[in-house]
Amino acid sequence: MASTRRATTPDKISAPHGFVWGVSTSSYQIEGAAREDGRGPSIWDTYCAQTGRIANGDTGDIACDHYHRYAEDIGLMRELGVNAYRFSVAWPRVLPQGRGAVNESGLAFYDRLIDALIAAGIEPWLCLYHWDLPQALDDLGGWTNRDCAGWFADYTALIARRFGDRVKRFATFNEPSVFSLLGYGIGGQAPGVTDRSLLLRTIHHVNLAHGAAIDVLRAGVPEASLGIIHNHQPCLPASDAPQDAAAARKFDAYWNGAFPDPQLLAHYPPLLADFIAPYEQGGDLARICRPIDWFGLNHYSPLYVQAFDGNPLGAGFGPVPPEVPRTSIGWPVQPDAFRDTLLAIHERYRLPIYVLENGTANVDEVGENGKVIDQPRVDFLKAYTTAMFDAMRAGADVRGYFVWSLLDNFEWGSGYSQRFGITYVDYPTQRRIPKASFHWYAQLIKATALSAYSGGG
Ligand code: IFM
Repeated sequence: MASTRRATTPDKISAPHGFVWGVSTSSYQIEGAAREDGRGPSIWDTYCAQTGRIANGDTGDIACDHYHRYAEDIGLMRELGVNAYRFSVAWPRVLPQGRGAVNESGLAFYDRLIDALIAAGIEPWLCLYHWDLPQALDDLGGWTNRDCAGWFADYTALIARRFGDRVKRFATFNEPSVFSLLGYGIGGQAPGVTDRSLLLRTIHHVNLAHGAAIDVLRAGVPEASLGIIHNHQPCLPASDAPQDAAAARKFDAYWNGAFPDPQLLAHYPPLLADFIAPYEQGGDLARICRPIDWFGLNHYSPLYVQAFDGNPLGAGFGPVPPEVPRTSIGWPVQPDAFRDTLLAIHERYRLPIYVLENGTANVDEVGENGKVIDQPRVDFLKAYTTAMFDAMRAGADVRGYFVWSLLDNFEWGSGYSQRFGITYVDYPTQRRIPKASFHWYAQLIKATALSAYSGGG
């Protein structure tokens, strides 16, 4: 368990000594430089180029231009006072075809980023996969092809060899249920497939890839601390109808169980096990269930679910009850569900928890005084961090908290129409403006005990 020495913040919430405060981003959402220095195309480049997929026809081609502005962005992190930064490596930037020839310029970018973070006293947390699968691999079936687990393991070996001397925190995947279920079942994300058999294969192959990558990282960087990042959202029926209650149970099995259960408990949720069985080979569950060091949790809200015939799950997103407050993207604001989720994850998986994403979309504008006063986000973060500390007092072993996100960025199907950053990005000029929430978070970090990160190795 985390130590219990606590410091009081201005808002009377407290963190144990050594608690990790961070911010998170991902490659496709911020890097830009999509065709520079030998980067290969990803499924998101392809998907964005298809008419009608993304709001306003937006793409990640330029995004926040972080590829060129990473030093300025690390400056923001220093100002914030975080001691950790979670980012992802773009697989097609380092292996343009997904396998085979290595792109040295791509690796060199992450060398520069990692070195600059360490020089700034900020620990790099490297996520191997935040959804930008190389297009060349998708052309071979991508995650629906069992070989993809092996391609992922080879990519992981490259990352471990190159960065393992300096990076000691690795996550295999970010939100496997989101990119699998939306990408191959429900729709709304790359590669834009809606097919039950392909969805079930994808689930199983992503699980195999996770297990294989953990083995590669253990062998390559034995002292590293390893985990995976799951979004977990309580699934509530959207109405009193029995079919919605059944749909919520089914959706929960896919959304919250299909990945962490086999990875940590060595079984698929009972509602799914028979469906996945045709794609399993002997020994697969042992390959998937490899010991890890922590559970990465992303949480924003509960989900309201209704029965729906139009997708392979037979369940879909339902309306949020009118009395529940919602954010600009329509997600319910229910901090109690965050507290309950932390306690539930603690009980079920018995691993230290790092909250690796939490935050909110908001309609942010630059005022006449040049400031961005995002009070709804400040209120959201206050309420959610308070709920987290409540969960910790009730016994949840939470070791860190990362805000999503450092910067406004490319919000997938919503393009740039939704802003999740604590730093405003003026996209035409790429000017960064720390918002009120940035200053609030900086104060929170300052007021709580920070353990110094003393550099990699
Ligand atoms: O922007 C995303 C991120 O890529 C994954 N988690 C949720 C965020 C907000 O939708």
